[in-house]
Amino acid sequence: MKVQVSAFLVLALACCVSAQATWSFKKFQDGVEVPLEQGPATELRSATLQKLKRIRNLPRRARANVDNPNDCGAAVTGTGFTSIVGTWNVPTIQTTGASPPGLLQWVGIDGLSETADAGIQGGTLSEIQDGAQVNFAYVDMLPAALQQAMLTVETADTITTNITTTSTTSGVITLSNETRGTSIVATVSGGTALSRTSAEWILQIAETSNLAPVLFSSVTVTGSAIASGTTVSLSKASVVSNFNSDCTAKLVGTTLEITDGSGGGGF
Ligand SMILES: *[C@@H]1O[C@H](CO)[C@@H](O)[C@H](O)[C@H]1NC(C)=O
Ligand SMILES: CC(=O)N[C@H]1CO[C@H](CO)[C@@H](O)[C@@H]1O
Repeated sequence: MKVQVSAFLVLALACCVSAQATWSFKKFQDGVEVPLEQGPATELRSATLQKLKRIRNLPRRARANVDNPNDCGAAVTGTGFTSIVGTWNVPTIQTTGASPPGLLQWVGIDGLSETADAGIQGGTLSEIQDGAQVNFAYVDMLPAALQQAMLTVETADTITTNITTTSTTSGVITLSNETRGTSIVATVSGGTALSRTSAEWILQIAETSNLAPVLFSSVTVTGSAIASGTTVSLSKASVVSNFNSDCTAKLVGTTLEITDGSGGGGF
């Protein structure tokens, strides 16, 4: 019996576990490298990141039940997307319910083609812990679990995230806190090959397609992408919203305005 179990495990590993992306991090203060306060990977302090990590590790079929369409923002589609940059303010959030979901703000490449199970993204997320809002920075490249980036993020901070792919399976994500002068440079390799067919600026609720439990103050996003060497303005993007009236994404010139349809804009 024991032999059978380990034979099964070996088979399972051989057949289904794809290569994991590997990450390395550097931290800068006003352009000067400083020590990274990177704790052990098991000590993710964000409940949302832990939750998303558990989901990521589920078998694909089980994951389908929790991979709901839960994005609000804008995206450009086409070919040859190699880079995206986005700057946004971290919103104030309020939540209701026993296990309130977190709210993620991110930019990414191939984030819309999740069926291909490929994508690279980076950004910030906000959640409520013991009644108070806490914010984190994170990076993500499938198929590995999301990685917390040790960047201090406070509510209302202005964050710029630049993702630049160096091949279809590698890239560099720079998360900069414009308010504090701190940045994290995260380098990844070995991810699932990207098709580089979309670039997106997104606000996402974790693990549900219902935005009702979260109220958020408006998020203003600026940015651009690069496709085949040419800059693509955010003004060329199409609005994405899976929340009906719960979230409104609107392009006003080169600015993306994301507002809560259920009254959160009143913060
Ligand atoms: C991201 O940063 C790289 C390196 O500084 C730069 O070459 C690229 O233009 C930036 N991406 C965008 C979309 O501006
Ligand atoms: C390096 C850097 O981006 N520094 C900025 C930090 O934030 C302050 C306030 O927004 C700016 O004045 C600095 O230029």
